[in-house]
Amino acid sequence: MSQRRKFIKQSLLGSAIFIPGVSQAFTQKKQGLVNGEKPLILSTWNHGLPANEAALKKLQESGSIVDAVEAGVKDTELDLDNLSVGLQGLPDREGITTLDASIMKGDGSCGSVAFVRQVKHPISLARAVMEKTPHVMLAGEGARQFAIAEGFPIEKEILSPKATRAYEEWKKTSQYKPVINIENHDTIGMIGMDASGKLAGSCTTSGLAYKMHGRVGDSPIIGAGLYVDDEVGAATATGLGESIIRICGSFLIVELMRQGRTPQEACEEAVRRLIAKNKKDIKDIQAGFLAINKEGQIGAYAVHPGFNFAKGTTQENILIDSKSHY
Ligand code: SD4
Repeated sequence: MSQRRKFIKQSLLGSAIFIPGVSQAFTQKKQGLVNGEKPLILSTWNHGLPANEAALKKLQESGSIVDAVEAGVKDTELDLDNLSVGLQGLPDREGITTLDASIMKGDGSCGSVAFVRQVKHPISLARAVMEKTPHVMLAGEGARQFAIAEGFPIEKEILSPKATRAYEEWKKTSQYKPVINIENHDTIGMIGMDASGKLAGSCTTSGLAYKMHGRVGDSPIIGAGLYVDDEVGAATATGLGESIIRICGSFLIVELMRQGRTPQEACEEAVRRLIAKNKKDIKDIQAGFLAINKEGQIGAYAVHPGFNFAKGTTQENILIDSKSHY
């Protein structure tokens, strides 16, 4: 059972839970929407707690919000319990783990990698694409070659013991059907704001378990899994990438905020739009959005119950249950 599912189970019992590695004890809170605290880091799911902690620590050390959102999700990329992020993630149908990641700054700079193999920190590779190439996105073998050229270590292509067991089990039926709230929806999307109001975001995933070889989700697609604009705010997404790409989810939320919606209203409208465009399969589709605006207000909304997110400030680092449409 994933940490997140364990948490959901335990939170139903109404207990406050301490997660190792998170310095502040936290209490379960109802979704708090108006905040205005800066700096502020939001990230998807319960692995967002240690990720936020890493991000806030980095922000304190370097003062850079893009350093912070990179460092935060690197923590998750190394989390052996997470089967949806990093090289320990569940493989595709061929038994190969391929990774997607993106990073964006509020000034419009962005970089991403898709369908990349053997790189432990795709988020750092995405950042290298942003900072060292004239491009936004590199995919597949080209991304891996760029990693080699940039001196990234290339890892052996072996599945983790957990992923091996899960893959062997899956091969017995070889069926893929996206189901809500199962372990293959644990991507980390992180959006953050520094004390001066500057924004950045990051998103990293191994994508859907047992996807077709070559499948790319929303996470590395700027505007789908992540979008950041210092003039307005930032948004990120988790869940079934195909449903999020269909509505350019993160870009949609930022544009709705630009037109005056609050982050919460914008996330809710994006979920409504997603449902409208994915009607046929909606009972099996989970997707969740997170947003902040430049005033530091936050929003979160999902298709189905079960989505949660971590909110970190210098005062607290807490897990919050998102509201949902159904
Ligand atoms: C994808 N959006 O590749 C990712 C999966 C995900 O939580 O978010 N899982 O479709």
